[in-house]
Amino acid sequence: MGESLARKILKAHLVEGELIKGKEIAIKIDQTLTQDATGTMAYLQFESIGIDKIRTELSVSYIDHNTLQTDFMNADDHQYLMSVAKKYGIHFSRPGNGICHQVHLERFAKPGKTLLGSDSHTPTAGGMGMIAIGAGGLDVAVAMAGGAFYLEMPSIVKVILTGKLQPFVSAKDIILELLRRLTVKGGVNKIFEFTGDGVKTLTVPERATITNMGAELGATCSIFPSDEITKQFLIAQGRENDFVQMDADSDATYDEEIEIDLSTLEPMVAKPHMPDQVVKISEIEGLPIDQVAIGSCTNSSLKDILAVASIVDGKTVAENVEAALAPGSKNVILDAIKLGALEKISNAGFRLLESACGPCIGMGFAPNSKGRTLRTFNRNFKGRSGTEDAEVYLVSPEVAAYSAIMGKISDPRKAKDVKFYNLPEKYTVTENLIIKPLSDEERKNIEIVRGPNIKPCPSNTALPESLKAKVLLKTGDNITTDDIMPAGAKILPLRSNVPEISKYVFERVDPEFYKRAKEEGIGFIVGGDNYGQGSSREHAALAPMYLGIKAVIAKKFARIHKANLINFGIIPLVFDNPSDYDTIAQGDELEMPNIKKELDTGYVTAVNKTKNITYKLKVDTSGRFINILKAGGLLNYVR
Ligand code: MIC
Ligand code: SF4
Repeated sequence: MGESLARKILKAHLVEGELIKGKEIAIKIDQTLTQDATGTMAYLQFESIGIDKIRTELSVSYIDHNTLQTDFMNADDHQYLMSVAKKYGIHFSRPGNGICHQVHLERFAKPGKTLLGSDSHTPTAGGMGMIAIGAGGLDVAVAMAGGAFYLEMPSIVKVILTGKLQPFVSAKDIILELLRRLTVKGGVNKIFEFTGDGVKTLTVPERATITNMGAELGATCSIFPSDEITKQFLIAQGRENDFVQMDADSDATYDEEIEIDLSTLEPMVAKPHMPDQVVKISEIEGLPIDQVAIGSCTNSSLKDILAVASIVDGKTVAENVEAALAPGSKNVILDAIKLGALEKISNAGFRLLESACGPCIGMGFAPNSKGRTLRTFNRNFKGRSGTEDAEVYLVSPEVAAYSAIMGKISDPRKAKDVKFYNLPEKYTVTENLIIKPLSDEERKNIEIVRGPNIKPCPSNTALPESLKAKVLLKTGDNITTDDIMPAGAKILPLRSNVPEISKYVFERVDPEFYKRAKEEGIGFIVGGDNYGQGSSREHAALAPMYLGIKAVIAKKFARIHKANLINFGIIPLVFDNPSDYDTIAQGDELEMPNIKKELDTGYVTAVNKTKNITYKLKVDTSGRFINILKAGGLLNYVR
């Protein structure tokens, strides 16, 4: 029986378990990446493991999120991260070099390898034929120390692409179409493997736009084959030696199949406030806008920037619109300068932002009050832009560029006299902002630099025999990690300081949460479906743990957040009878009299003391993870 590409790579990296859907497996990790917002905690944890050098083939530490630097905190983190990288043999991508996923694709991603990154959009590298997975910082720290990565064997979905995109329709529209069909929870515990003739019509950065936003489907990862197009990209990057051809067997079997005819797609728009609120542009064309932002790890490649330049060439951004663009990497900037694209974009009135995450994570360029903003990003969760009542629409660079000129949501297929660029055969390749690992001799002399905002990573206590506490919050469905632990200019700098950042837990959902949690000292959270979707930030588990949260009872969990909860000793429980959710209210007192023993049985009994109801709750994990929970988290377990 033939095998899918995803299975082949997983098989070659399997260290424990069997590749049976839903079963726990452990895989060897070849490469890791971290970014600065999750990196400080990840490296503090790595330091506490106590080995003297990374054990991966390659690990890269990027600075791209926390670059606003309104005070000393971000800059201190940068110094800490650089010193850790030098100490332990890690590549360090300096601020200004670009967004981690774009740079990784350009300089480091290799077909057939595994990558684990402390950022949910790590699957971007799947555009290069990698199994690339997002995880919490602690999992990445363990992988850097040579430990395997444990996950539930996902089901593998075959996505057959046929036909060819029409002009002005782009890769973004393909993934928006998938989101329209499958929703933000449609990909949980799945790998999306792209096949079919349509694949050959997509360049590597276009493939990466698609695998990037597989994260929004909740997918474990997404993958494209490594073919002639991949080879051309690697040649253009001066990395032809990294090319290996990789594909599924022609008779490979899959768990599910989806087909998309690229030639029938039109430009799509994800409406506020979820990436799956997708409609065809024809349904909302003409809506006035206030802002356009182009960039992020989804759409900041040279191809994207060139498309924007072609569309805005000789035009001016409409008076009612503020527009900005952040290229994905320094090398993209250099090529865009060389080809005259930045000149056109700047002349049209776009503000040129630095090559970093920026507005995508609420670090500057927030919209006006009730502003309607069109963004080429991947997430439009309420409040994430920095403006609570803004409306964020997710679109392709083509839609963003043409709408900026027109002052309203506009279909780029109506643009006249657009002359598109051809992509260069060779990209500009510079690596002077990447600090390479030092020799063992040099590493010995490196002192780690720790600024005053960098506080140790708190740890949990072992699980007691029983638990009794109040429900401190009850939420609805699709709660994001941005809801649990917001980011943005004010809060992101506190990532290295858990006591401080914990003051903002659930701030947007319920500003009283922190106070209540502090008063009680212990508690439970009740969540709905797809609880914890979105980012990989372990702070969304770490900070609640710090506030005394012992378990989350939900209808269903998002993958990375569930893993983070377990890593910090918070028990993920799901209602055996989903309608029990309706009988619990905030403030109810729950008792789990036998929780520690019951964990092994897979079910926990909880008594709602306030309502006098008994619930059967399923422990949403098994095997080794149960022992981690009993120990009070992964660090305790490893110790
Ligand atoms: C995001 O897009 O939400 C982030 C910021 O990149 C996060 C990581 C983080 O919170 O630091 C992610 O996607 O994992
Ligand atoms: Fe950065 Fe935004 Fe990508 Fe997250 S989604 S890595 S914040 S660009």
